[in-house]
Amino acid sequence: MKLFFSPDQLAHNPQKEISDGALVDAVEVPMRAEMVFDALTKLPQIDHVPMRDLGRAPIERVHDHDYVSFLEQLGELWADAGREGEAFPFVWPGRDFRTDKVPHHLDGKLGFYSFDAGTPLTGKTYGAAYASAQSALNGAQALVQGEQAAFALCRPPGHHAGKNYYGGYCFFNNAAVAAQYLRDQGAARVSIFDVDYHHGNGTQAIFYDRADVQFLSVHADPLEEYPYFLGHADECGVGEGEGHTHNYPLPLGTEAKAFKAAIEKGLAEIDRFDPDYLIISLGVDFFEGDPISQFKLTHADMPGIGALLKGAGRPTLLVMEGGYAVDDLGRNVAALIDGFLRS
Ligand code: OKP
Ligand code: ZN
Repeated sequence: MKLFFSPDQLAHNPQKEISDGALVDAVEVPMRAEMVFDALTKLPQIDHVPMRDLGRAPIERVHDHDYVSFLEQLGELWADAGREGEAFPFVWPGRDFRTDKVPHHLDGKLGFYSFDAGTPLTGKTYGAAYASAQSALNGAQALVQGEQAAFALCRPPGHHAGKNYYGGYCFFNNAAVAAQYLRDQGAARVSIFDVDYHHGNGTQAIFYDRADVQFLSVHADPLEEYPYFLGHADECGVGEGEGHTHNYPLPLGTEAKAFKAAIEKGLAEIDRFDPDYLIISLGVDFFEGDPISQFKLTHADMPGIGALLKGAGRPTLLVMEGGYAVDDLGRNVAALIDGFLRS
């Protein structure tokens, strides 16, 4: 299995994030990718291959040009404002506000292009997020070239990012960019199965009105867990997209049995949709030791999850999303991939 990862992805190195009312140590850190890289490259079937720069155009097939440019310029804007450290928004266009004018002021722009205050943004974020999206694109290209499976070690993650907003540690929606690339390369239908503890609100929103990209997600019930405002079972798509979104919210404390049963429901829908390609947005924050999550899957459960996903029987791109138990992250991802490869 080809593994795609660029060291440029490590440049986004936030020190602090806002969480639980305090400025605390950031959890979405470069070390995450290093741990996964080290563990995966120890598997004999894994082949880390060089990447090509497929450019900014495939990113802008999903994300608005002005949003991409905002991220690119943020470092300069922040420094010009005489500020230091990570940038955080604090005011958003909530209900009754206008969103047809982009504010000139930096704080207005930060709120315009984001949905939470929990995502540290720095002058080095753009380059790292760009490289992360390139990993996903190269993985998608490998599938087009005939590979049956590929692993894109994306970091920063992507599934919370929408076409013109960041949040949840995500800037470019790597899985969405890969799906759109596959469509543009001639695939008729692509499925994205989001198997991360958190709902993939950005991915869902990007494809909500489309019949060509199916979106499915297993995650903690949004009434109890971030991102709180999307991911309920009654969200099924709209217009042409009706019937092409499937959400499986699960209670806090969910263990492997119920988690796998929800994945099986998703797999049955994927079969019905009959995609040319499957993209798995994979976050192992469903692990019992995850510091920000409350599911109870164990390390021993990981290979079974990988085997289950392999059972979809489609050319599959695995795109890394969350997972914050840094010391266990590498071995958890490797165990899951080992289960995938062995079955
Ligand atoms: C990103 B991904 C907890 C703060 C949680 C947001 C979590 C984003 C998860 N006090 N902040 O889906 O793994
Ligand atoms: Zn997550």
